[in-house]
Amino acid sequence: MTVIEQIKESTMKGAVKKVQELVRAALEEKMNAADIISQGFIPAMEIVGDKFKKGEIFVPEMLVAARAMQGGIKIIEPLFAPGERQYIGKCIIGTVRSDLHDIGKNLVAMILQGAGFEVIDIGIDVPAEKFVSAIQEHKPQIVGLCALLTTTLPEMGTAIQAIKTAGIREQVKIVVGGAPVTQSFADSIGADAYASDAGAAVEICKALLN
Ligand code: B1M
Repeated sequence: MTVIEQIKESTMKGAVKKVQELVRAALEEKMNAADIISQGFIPAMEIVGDKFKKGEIFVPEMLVAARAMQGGIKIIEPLFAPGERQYIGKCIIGTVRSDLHDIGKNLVAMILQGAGFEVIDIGIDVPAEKFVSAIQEHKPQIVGLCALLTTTLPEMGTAIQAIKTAGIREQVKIVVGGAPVTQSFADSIGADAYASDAGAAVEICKALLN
């Protein structure tokens, strides 16, 4: 089994220490950090999600897999962190109200930081009013909304509506993402853009600065 396959297996099993050990080994072998995420962690979480859907595993198993992934990401994170430098733009990112999923958001935030953005992560379960106050406080060019549950998708529309009502919609570009989000949903709630993954989010956010 290759190191990346072992990372995938150990993530699914929730073996945090093993995952961290393997990630260190992979980095020593000069493996690309983004490949560890896209070929190791993301497929592992897809399989875990699929098993959950089929009733083969339950929330605790999903949670330990998520913790293992986060443990591995901690090792990789410093490679994406910017040093002292000029930022190319400022972005606020958060997972909408009632939604506690943050792995994808954290990945997007990390990759945006690596690409030169100043990223203000306002967390999970973020009510619409908090997006508004964060925009007023930090004055970003871009606001990123994440949702992982079909039940929390409408919260994205609620947040955009609150931003409009506060009279600050024209000051920001709004990008939406997360597994259940689609381009047509993004259009229907009046977002400026939809990004299917972290790589696309970077390209889109850069384009939105112009
Ligand atoms: Co949850 N969960 N979960 N969960 N969970 C899903 C989302 C689910 C699809 C599983 C399933 O049934 N197959 C399902 C949702 C079904 C639906 O809505 N139709 C589900 C459910 C039902 C639930 C609970 C309701 C379970 C329960 O309690 N009965 C519950 C809800 C809690 C809540 O939020 N209120 C719940 C809880 C949890 C855990 C806490 C156990 C844990 C989350 C831990 C955490 O985040 N800290 C968890 C997990 C781990 C998952 C799965 C397995 C994995 C999610 C993940 O992290 N994926 C997930 C199944 C799945 O997606 N395969 C599932 C990896 C991550 C990198 O991908 O977040 O899609 P993703 O991010 C991608 C892109 O989407 C994109 O870029 C990322 C990287 O490429 N992206 C953006 C994301 N945000 C973006 C923003 C952008 C742009 C791109 O711009 C701003």
